[in-house]
Amino acid sequence: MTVERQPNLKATDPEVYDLIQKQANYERTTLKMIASESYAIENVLEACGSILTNKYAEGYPGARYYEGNEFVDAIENLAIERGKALFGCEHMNVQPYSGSPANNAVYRALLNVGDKIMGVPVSDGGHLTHGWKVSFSGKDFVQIPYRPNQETGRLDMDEVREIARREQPKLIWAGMSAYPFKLDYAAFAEIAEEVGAYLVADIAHINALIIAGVHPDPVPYCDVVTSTAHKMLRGPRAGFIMSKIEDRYHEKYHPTSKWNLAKLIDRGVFPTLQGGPHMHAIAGMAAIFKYAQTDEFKSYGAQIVKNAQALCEELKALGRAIAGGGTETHLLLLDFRKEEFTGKDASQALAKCGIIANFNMVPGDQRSPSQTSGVRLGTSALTSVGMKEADMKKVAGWIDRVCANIGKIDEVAPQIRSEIAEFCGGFKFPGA
Ligand code: DSN
Repeated sequence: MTVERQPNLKATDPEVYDLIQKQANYERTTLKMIASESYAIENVLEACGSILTNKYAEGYPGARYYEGNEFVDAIENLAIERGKALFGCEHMNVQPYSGSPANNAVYRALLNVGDKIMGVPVSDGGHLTHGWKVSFSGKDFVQIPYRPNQETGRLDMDEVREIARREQPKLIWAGMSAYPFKLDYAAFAEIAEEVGAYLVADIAHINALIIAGVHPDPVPYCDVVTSTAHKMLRGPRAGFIMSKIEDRYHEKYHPTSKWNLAKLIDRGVFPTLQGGPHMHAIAGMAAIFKYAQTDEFKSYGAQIVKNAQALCEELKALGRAIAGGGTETHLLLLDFRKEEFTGKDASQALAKCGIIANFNMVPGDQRSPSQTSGVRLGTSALTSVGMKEADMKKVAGWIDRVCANIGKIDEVAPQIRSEIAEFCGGFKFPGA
């Protein structure tokens, strides 16, 4: 069934309209397993499609550089108050355009170009903005890498401590894009305290798990916490930053500054990095921060992990290797190091069959980042449309069939694709 949306586009710009419809059809007939994706809720889609996209509001509520902001001030304040209640943080900035700008703003707020930071390389499951060489964060700052153990796939906090003691970074990132285990923020906090570094958690991948109480909460331990509002949170394409109010390293790093940590962060976002905030996205953020306080959302957050674990166990039962042997989060990494085919071969074959994921390095990977020996699978999107453990068994079966038929995928793809489309027909996809 096609949901009728965008009637004006339909009537006057069929090229754009048809492409949106094609994407919507694709989304409701395939299994979205990219670990960073989900489905925004309807309220978010409505807020993001509103007239708020028209408004310029450079500055912050009550202190704008343009007139006419009575209502957008109220919207931004609502997003902030709801966000603070949701996460229990002292300060929140909802203006970052997305996750990378949020992280960039933290660098600009706290550091000087050339400073040392500790982060996990992209090749080991970290994010581009945690100091990877081709990103601004690796060009302007010096990444001191730390990595999950190549055998266990887990972080060794003694090793993290040893590196921090030796290198004396000014900031430590705690956050990953492809790591299936829980992070020990208390241990990170002890290390940061010992070496005098800011501790910044990036929870873009795991925020709903934290809200649901199935992953440790970094807010009490960190100077700053960054996040996106899309991914598993199901909000708008946008970012936000939480922080303490006081700068515990004021004397050490910012002795001449007149600003506390909250103000440093706000200044890092605007005017250092960004201009006018995207008010339609901020309204969407207010909407998701309300929904995320419900029991329904918390059940969803907990179910994401149950689904990932059910998927993982079934894949293992079918003989598939999983990096690190399991998962405690929303994602798992299929490990093809012993297979003749690559992660890229597998992700392309999966996509032909209607399972959308991405190829990814796994710990100990000997293949190049453009081929890899892994595929990253996430369960947030499937959980957001109501799938449960029994559904994950079916999904594991399709994944296994694809992997067993990589060499003749074109022969089997039409049958698997059609089974998956029929299966997806039993679920409701918001917006699609
Ligand atoms: N690109 C996102 C991911 O897929 O993990 C992170 O920003």
